[in-house]
Amino acid sequence: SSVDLRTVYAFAREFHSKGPNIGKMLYGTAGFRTLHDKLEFIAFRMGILATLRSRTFSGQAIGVMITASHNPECDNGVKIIDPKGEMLEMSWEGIATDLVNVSDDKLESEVAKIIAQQKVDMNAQSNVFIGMDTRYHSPAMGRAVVNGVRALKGNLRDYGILTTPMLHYLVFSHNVKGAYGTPTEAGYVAKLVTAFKKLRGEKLENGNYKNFLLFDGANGVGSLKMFEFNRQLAGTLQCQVFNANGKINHNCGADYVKTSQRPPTGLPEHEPNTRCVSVDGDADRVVYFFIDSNGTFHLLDGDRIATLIADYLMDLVQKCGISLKLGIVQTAYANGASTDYIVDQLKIDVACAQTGVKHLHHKALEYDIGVYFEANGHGTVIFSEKTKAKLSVALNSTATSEERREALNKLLLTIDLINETVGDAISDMLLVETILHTKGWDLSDWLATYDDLPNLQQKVKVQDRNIFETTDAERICVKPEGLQDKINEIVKKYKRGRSFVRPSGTEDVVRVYAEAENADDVQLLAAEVSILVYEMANGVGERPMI
Ligand code: G16
Repeated sequence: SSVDLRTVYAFAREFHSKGPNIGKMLYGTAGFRTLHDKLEFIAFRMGILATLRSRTFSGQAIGVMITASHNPECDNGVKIIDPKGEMLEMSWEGIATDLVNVSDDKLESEVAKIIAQQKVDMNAQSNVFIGMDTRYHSPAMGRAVVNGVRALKGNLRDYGILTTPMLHYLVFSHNVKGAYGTPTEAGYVAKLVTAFKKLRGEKLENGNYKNFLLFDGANGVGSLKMFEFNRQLAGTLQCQVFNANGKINHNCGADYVKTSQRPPTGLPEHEPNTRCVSVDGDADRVVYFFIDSNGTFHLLDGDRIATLIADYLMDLVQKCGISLKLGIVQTAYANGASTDYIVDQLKIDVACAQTGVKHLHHKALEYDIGVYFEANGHGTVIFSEKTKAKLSVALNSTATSEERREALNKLLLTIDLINETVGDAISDMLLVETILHTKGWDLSDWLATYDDLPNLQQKVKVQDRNIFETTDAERICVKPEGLQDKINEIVKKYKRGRSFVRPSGTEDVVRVYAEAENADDVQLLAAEVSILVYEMANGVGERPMI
């Protein structure tokens, strides 16, 4: 072959050696994720893998994103983005896992194996796009990816600090030669801002909708990029950024706000009922919240966002006079009340997928318009090619009435405002702002659409979380054996009780979810199930308490 694989081993040995005592690593919910000082060799190997994968697509760009997203600052991670801007195809997750788990001296033969099995043409072009979050150890990881690419003589573009969704966009828009928008960061910002401004029109406020919101940037890349958006949005949306300089995700950001159900630290003094948003460390998740005049905190999570968007889109589609199948995809974490609302009130099709955006995205592809959101605020909307074609045919037809034409234009602008490759906190926020503005709603109007069931999420540390196995979109735990029967027994005691457990794919914990009709019950239910997990699976550290 034209590329000498010896370099792979030489670089590994000299720069990015694996070192001893590294246990088995898995390509998890969103790539490899662990303590940052264990990750450089993995970043190097992912540079190699991305280069090989790009060659299997004759040089189409593949993305490598360095981030641990919602995790604490000490963690980092690396995830791969496929040519269409989607998450790495699942069959390659296993290849990635194998590549990471061999020792340095087996690296060369493992790479040769992938080349043979995947029929990689080593003379083909290869392009790897690299992006990173603001963690102080991300640049070192980025250099390791670069060395991986160089070891196989691939081309690379290092975009430096980016949000995860920006990199997804850059990969896709580059591969389709700009058909999805100009393939630059500035092009992305301009695409979203232009669509947003057109949708908003002249009137900045409407009914209960006030033109001001507070933006918790989780001390991550989201805050940096929001400053740039603000420059472009000047004169339209007034968005005040906070949590821009501290420790990433520390007592702030979407994950903290959602799981602890309280406002982030650093929240500036403000009028009651002000709209507030929190994004996570790499700005691919968003949740809304507000504090009312009694000082009570209210959360509007990913389930809310999904229902708001789906309702708005259904309305637009009807006005367009086109028949399209719209569906919502959720996970087991979706609040039971949101699912009831979708089925009973919105009368929209709803599906349940496994945790992880890749699973939801996949399921959403089955609809003409697929709205998918995890309760934690990660999600987006995808429109099939057929849907887009129908819309432009209708728009260009002389038989289309003015009224329908207006709806069609609005829907096409809405599509432009959405990042279809992956959920983007800022794009999602601009969409929610558009909908609230259209409806003339403040957050309490939105909150009034349905009442969440009280719910709790807990983490239990166990010796080995990989002994847990689930089925039925994670709603049933099949291993350890007998655990599910015991959970069922416990759940039975609580009105509208529901609980499930699953191993996290991003943190070394087992997650416990519980919901019930009242807040006291949900505390008890979550505690009982957490104790059960701790006891049946060799809990580590403090025993959960009732
Ligand atoms: C990632 C995934 C999400 C998932 C979350 C938690 O989010 O992209 O789909 O919900 O991890 O996953 P788990 O429960 O398996 O730890 P992020 O924002 O951290 O990339």
